[in-house]
Amino acid sequence: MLSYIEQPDGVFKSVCSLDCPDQCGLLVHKEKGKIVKVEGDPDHPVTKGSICNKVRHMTERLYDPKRLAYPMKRVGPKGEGRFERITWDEAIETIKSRWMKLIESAGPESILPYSFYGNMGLLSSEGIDRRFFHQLGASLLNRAICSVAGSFGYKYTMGGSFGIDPEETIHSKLIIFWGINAVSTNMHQVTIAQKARKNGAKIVVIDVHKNQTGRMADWFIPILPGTDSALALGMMHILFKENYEDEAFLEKYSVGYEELKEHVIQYDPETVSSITGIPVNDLYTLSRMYGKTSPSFIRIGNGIQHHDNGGMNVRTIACLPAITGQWLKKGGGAIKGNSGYLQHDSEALTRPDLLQVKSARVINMNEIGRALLELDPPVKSMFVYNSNPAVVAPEGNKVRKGLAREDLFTVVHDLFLTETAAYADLVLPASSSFENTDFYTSYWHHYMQIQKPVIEKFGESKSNVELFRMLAKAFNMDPALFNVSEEELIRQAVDQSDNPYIQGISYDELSKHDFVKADVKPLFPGNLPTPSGKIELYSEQMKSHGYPALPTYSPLVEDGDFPFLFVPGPNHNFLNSTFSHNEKHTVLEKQPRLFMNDKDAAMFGIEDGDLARVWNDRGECELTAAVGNTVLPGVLVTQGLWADTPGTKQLVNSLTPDRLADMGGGAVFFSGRVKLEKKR
Ligand SMILES: Nc1nc2c(c(=O)[nH]1)N[C@H]1C(S)=C(S)[C@@H](COP(=O)(O)OP(=O)(O)OC[C@H]3O[C@@H](n4cnc5c(=O)[nH]c(N)nc54)[C@H](O)[C@@H]3O)O[C@H]1N2
Ligand SMILES: Nc1nc2c(c(=O)[nH]1)N[C@H]1C(S)=C(S)[C@@H](COP(=O)(O)OP(=O)(O)OC[C@H]3O[C@@H](n4cnc5c(=O)[nH]c(N)nc54)[C@H](O)[C@@H]3O)O[C@H]1N2
Ligand code: SF4
Ligand SMILES: [Mo]
Repeated sequence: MLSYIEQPDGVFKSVCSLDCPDQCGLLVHKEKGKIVKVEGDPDHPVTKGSICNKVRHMTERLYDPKRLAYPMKRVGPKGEGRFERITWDEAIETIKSRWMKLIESAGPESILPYSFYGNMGLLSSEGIDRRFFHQLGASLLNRAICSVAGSFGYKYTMGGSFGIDPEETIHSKLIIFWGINAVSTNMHQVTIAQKARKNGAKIVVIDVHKNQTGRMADWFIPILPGTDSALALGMMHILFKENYEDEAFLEKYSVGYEELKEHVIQYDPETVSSITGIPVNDLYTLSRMYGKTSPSFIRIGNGIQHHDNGGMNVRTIACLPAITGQWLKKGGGAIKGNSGYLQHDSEALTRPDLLQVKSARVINMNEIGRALLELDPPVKSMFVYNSNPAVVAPEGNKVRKGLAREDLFTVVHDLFLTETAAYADLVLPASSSFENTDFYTSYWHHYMQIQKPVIEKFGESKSNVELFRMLAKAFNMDPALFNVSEEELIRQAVDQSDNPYIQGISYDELSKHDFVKADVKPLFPGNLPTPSGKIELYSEQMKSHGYPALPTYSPLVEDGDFPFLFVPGPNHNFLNSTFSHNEKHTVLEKQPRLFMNDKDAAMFGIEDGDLARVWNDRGECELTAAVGNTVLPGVLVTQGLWADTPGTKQLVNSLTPDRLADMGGGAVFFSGRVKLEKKR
C-alpha cells in the first residue's frame, strides 16, 4: 500500500501535535499533495470529531507566507530580524566550528539547549536531541515552565500523574473546574461535563476570572489568586465538622487522616473567608455540596500552580476526594494530569547514560534571563527549538537583554521567525508535525497515537529528529545512536517499556489501530505509587524534603509596593505564543485586554476600552481595559502571549517574576504584582 505521503489526494488520520490535554484525533484532507482542510476524527473515542477553532485554521499556518523555508544567517543587529539565506551545509558547518571552538575554550557546558513542547511528539520533544546534548556534554535544562510545581504537589498526595479516566466523568454528579479555563484549554472535558449535566450533574468553577468557563458554570466562585489551598483546607474543616467524611475509605486507603482532621480546625470559615475573599455562606454551601454529592470530580488546572505556593495548592486540593471516599466511585476523584498511565521508556529514548559530564550544571528554564546575564561561567551558546522564550519566559526584559548579548551564539529551529529567532545568529526551518513520523501520548485521556507523514516537507525544512541526526554526524557521534529510523525509535520507547499500563501497546499495534488505550488498572488497592501505597494526607516524604507534612496555606510573596495581583494566562485562539504570528488567529482574538473590577477602574478613572498602563520594577505593558465584574477588586487579568507588534507594549512577561514556586522549580507567572494607571 502507498504511504500517506505518496498519495496526492485523500483523507488521512492524524493527531494534534499541540501542547493541549485533549490531543485530538484529526482527519487531514489532501488535494494535489497539499493539505486543504483539517477536521476532527469522529472515530476518536474521546475527542469524537470535534476540534478547536485554532486547529481548524491550521492550513493557514502551514502555508503562511511567513513560514520559514530555508536556513538563514543574521545580517542585521540582534533582535531586528534581518537574515540572509544560506545552505544547510553552511548552517551545520557554522554550528560545528563555533561549538568546537567553545568546547575547547570554555568547555561544553557553555552550550545550553532550550526547548519545550511546541510539538508534543515524543521524538520531536524529548528524543535523540537529548542523546546529542548528553554526548556533547552541554549544560542541562530543567524544563519547569509548565506544570511541574503542581505535578510535584499532586505526587506527594497521590504518588504520580494518575487521576481518573476522563471518559468516566460522564457519571459525575458534581464537576468542579478548579483553576482551569477548560472551555479554551480542555474543551472535551467540557463536552463530557455538559453531557453529565444533562444527567443531573452540577458544574462549579473556581477561578480568579469569570471567563468563558466561569460563564458556562452553574455556579461560579471567584477567589483571590494564590489562596486555593486555604479554600480546600476550609472545605475539609467543614466536611469533618459536619461528619461528611468516609471513615472506612480513609482508614483503609489513606495515611494521616486523624492528624489532618485535627490540623484543619484552624481553617475555620471566617479565617478562610478573609484569606480567599469567598463569603462564609458560600464556603458552607460549597462544602456541603461536595460532602453530599457523589460521584464528584475535580478537574485541577494549571492556574492554581503557577504561583509561589502552587505545589502546595495542588497537593492540598488532591486530598479532597479521599475525604469523601470518591476514588472508589465511577466518575469520582480528580484529574490533575494523567501522563503516568502512558509513560513510555524515556531513558531508552533519551539515554541519560550517555551524559559526558555526569554532574553537568542544570539551568532552570524559568530563570533563563538571569542565566544569560549573570551565570559564571557564562552561557556562550543557546540552541532553541520547540519554544519561544523571548515571549513565554518570565522576566521578559531580562531574557531579551540576554539574547541581545553580542557574544552569545544563538541558533533557533522553528517554523516561524519568532521573537526569539529574531535574536538568533542562525535560523533553521522546522517541518510541521504533519510532515513527520512521531508518537503522541495525551496527558489527560488514555490514548496513544502515531503520526505518519501526510505531506512532503515544506521547503528545506527538517524535523527535529533529522536535525539532530545531521548534527550528530557532523560531530562524528556513534551512528548506532543516531542513524536510527523513527519507527525503531518508537519501538525502543514503547515496545520494550516496563510500564504495566502500556504492555499491550507497540509500534505494530499503533500502526494497525489508530488509537490504542492504556490498560488502566484501578488505583485501589495496591497501585498507588506513594511511599506508603496509600493516599498521603500526612506525608513523611514531604517532611524529609523540608515541607510541612500536612497540607498548609502560605501566602504569596510580597514583591514590592505594587497593589494589584497580575494574572496573565493563555487565551482562546493561540496556543501559548503559537498562532500569535498568524493573522487568522490574531483577528479572532482582536487585541490583548486587561480585565479589571469596575471599582478599581473608577478609582483610576479608567473606562472600558481605554488604554491602561501596568508596570512594576521589571517592566511595563499597555493593554486595553475591559471593565466589569469578571475579577475581584485588586486583581488584573490578561489573556494571551501576544507577538511583538510595532508601536504596542504587550509583552506581558516583561512583568512576571522569575522567582521559583515552592516545588519543582516551577514558574510563578500569576504571582506578580503591578501598579495601574490610565494611559494618557
Ligand atoms: N486555547 C488554548 N489552550 C491551551 C493553551 C493556550 O495557550 N491556549 N495552553 C496549553 C498549555 S501549555 C497549558 S499548560 C494549559 C493551561 O490551561 P489551564 O489548565 O486552563 O491553565 P491556565 O489557563 O494557565 O489557568 C487556568 C485558570 O486559572 C485561573 N487562575 C489563575 N490563578 C488562579 C488562582 O490562584 N486560583 C484559581 N482558582 N484560579 C486561578 C486563570 O484565571 C485561568 O482561568 O492549556 C493548554 N491549552
Ligand atoms: N505569562 C505567561 N507566560 C506563560 C504561560 C502563561 O500562562 N502566562 N504559560 C506557560 C506555559 S504553561 C507553557 S507550556 C509555556 C509554553 O511556551 P513554549 O513552549 O515556548 O510554547 P509556544 O509559545 O507555543 O512556542 C513553541 C514554539 O515551537 C515551535 N514549534 C512547533 N513545532 C515544532 C517542531 O516540530 N520543531 C521545532 N523546532 N519547533 C517547533 C512553534 O512554532 C513555536 O514557536 O509558556 C509559559 N509562559
Ligand atoms: S489544540 Fe487541543 S482542542 Fe485543539 S485540536 Fe489540538 S488537541 Fe484538540
Ligand atoms: Mo503549559
